[in-house]
Amino acid sequence: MTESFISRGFHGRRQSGTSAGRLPPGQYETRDFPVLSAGPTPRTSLATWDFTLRGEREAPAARWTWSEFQALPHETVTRDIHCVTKWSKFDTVWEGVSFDTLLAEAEAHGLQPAPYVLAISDGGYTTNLPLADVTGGKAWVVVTYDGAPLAPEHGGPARLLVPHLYFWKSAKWVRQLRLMEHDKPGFWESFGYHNYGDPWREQRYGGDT
Ligand SMILES: Nc1nc2c(c(=O)[nH]1)N[C@H]1C(S)=C(S)[C@@H](COP(=O)(O)O)O[C@H]1N2
Ligand SMILES: [Mo]
Repeated sequence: MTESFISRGFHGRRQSGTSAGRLPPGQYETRDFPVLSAGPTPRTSLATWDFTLRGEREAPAARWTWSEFQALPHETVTRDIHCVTKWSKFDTVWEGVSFDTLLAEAEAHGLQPAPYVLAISDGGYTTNLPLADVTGGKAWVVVTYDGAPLAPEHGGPARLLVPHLYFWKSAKWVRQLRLMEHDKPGFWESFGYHNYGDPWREQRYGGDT
């Protein structure tokens, strides 16, 4: 009796001291780093990789090759991430360029602000976000994870990181960010996932408030 009571305490999915208050509703903590991809892992060589930031109609306002992108100011960020399949991972460490930095450069080249953003990846994956959710130090295009170049299966060479929303918003293999006047559902959003995806309000599916 006593032993089973104790082991239940040890093995149950309970919030530890460090996780208290950090685990959104319905989530559990994992130490693994699961891979979730809707299709095959694209392999783009750094020689042909580029990144563009553009409006809907005009030509790309800003385009960076890999070496130009690496010359931009990089930041190291440590954040908790939350997948809609219910795992959360604490204190993940990334390095990359903030969306604010990219936007400032594109605006200097004539990009007009617009209220929505569509991230477009190699392989065709897309995800939509309000501009307000990727500005003000809330989103990055990251190129390293845990101090090493981002592995292809985790989105290398570069992925979006928007840690305050469910992790499907953090588009792997991202190549373009497009500012738009009107919101447009991305890949998972058009298959019934929530349009916004706030883990703290448990916005998993379209019907969730
Ligand atoms: N291009 C692309 N980005 C993607 C996905 C995808 O299938 N393709 N899956 C999303 C989902 S649902 C999650 S949970 C995370 C998983 O990232 P990981 O494989 O690095 O854990 O990537 C997101 N970004
Ligand atoms: Mo996910």
